[in-house]
Amino acid sequence: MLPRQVVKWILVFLVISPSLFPVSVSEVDSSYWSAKKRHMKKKVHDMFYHAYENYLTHAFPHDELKPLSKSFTDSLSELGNLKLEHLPQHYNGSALTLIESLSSLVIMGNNTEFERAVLWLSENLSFDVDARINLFECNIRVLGGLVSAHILATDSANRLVQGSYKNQLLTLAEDLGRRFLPAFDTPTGLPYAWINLKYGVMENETNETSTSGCGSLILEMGALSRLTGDPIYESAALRALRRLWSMRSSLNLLGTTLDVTTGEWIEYSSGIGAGVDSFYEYLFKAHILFGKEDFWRMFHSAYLAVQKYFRHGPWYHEADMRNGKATYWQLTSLQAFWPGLQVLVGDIAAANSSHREFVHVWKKFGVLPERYLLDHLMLHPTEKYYPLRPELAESTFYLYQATKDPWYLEVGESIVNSLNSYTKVDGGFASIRDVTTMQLEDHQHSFFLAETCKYLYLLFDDSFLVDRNYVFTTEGHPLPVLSSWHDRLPEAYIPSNWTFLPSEKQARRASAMTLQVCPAMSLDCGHGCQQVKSACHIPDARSDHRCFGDEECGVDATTCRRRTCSMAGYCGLWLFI
Ligand code: DMJ
Repeated sequence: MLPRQVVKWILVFLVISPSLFPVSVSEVDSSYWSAKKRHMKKKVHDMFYHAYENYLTHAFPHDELKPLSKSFTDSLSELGNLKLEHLPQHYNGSALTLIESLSSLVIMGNNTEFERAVLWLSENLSFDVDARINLFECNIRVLGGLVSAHILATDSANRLVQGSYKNQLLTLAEDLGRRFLPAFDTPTGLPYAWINLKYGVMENETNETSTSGCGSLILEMGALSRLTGDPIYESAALRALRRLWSMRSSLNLLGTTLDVTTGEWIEYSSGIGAGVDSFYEYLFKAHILFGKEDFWRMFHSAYLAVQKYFRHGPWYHEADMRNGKATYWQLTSLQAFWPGLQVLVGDIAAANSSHREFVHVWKKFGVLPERYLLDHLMLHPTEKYYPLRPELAESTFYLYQATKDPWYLEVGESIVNSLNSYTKVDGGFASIRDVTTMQLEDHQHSFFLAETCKYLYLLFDDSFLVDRNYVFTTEGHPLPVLSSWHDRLPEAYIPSNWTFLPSEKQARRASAMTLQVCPAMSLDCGHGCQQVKSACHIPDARSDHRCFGDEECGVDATTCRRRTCSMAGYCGLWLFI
């Protein structure tokens, strides 16, 4: 115990110290936040290594860790394979989690471990395996992981792998890319969702695939073409993307699933979540990475259609691509990436308002449930899980980059705390099976290392991004924006009626990541006041979000009956009327 007199003098000192050492409120503030960032960065660093080391101990070189049983799963062939059909007999994994961890290791500054992992993969990885895999998943996780790591390994400013690296990751990526090509051999050029890595498309393979499955290949396959000089990968992905775009409705909307042989839609309803999400993301990011005008045009029309037909205040429901009428009123965990994309676009106002709602739902349950019924404000009866998904952390990172508002650091902190208190176990991080009971599931998904930990780390320490310009793939793997990959620089694509911001400083205020690909308009609000608004921002038509007609009300999530609009302007199942 300190003597009372000493305590008294400490207190007096604390009270008078500001006048002895004049420190401004903002300096105190900034040192508080700097200390907070350092502390949180360390926490995220520890989370990543807890996940990574347990994977290495209990699961490597298999695909993913089972953290409860401290064992492994060879899950590459299970990804997207909900019925677990055609599982391979002799597949022993492709070190999926190691591949997915490569770029995170670099971002966290662990070049030694990165080098060790690269050399192991160079010597041991083979794709000549009799395994039927999902093209989309294998593309974003494996091809994307390898291509990004190859670029990081050979970065001229910062060669991470010394001497013995002879582009083996690129050779592996090219081998994998070649194995993807038979999937594109369809009458439409739209790829099959599934391909056997050794034998190509299997007999009686399903023709059904998703919009993301056809439209989210261009970053990885395009980068592979640029790196190898062989245009075949980019051409295949581009042909599929163009064909998909040609299938849009007159409202510029797309459905969720389609037939690759006929090019007909199967599911006409779609939103911004599962089955469609990364299609939008890749149109825009392809524009940044390759600078093609076409990508911007497609993205811009698609973005405006989403904001017009799917948005309801801060929420996004689903709608029928043919008539724009609302279908399902559901929030899904995957949709939480959208505010991050809006930051890149420059639509910060819309990004901020929907991000806040996702945060409310996170806080309500402690994590984000997979599906939440917006029309009942309740959980989906079966999809109550949280598989350690990254999307909310991702959007939080982008919003902090754009605004530097410390509130986003607090959001990040509460995400980290939830993950540590609900999902951390002795053997790694476990998914949550049911957010109402916090019962765990024996699975640590590879995207936890590729994305969740990476975005949280970058939120608290973005030094990796200083003086570098990267686009993150949908799986969080960084690809550099290089002028040599650009047909033309993005500025050339900005319509002439959009005014540029007077200075780069102001542009940064709107989007620090890209310097405003969708430009900001400087609006004169009188008396010398200038308001900065994104040219992509469409103000919400109605502030009270009431309905005008039944067609706006969609289908009830639990009974599947159509809802109607009441006289007072509320959507519901007015059974008593
Ligand atoms: C990741 O594999 C990618 O982010 C993908 O685009 C969507 N799903 C998971 C993470 O939730």
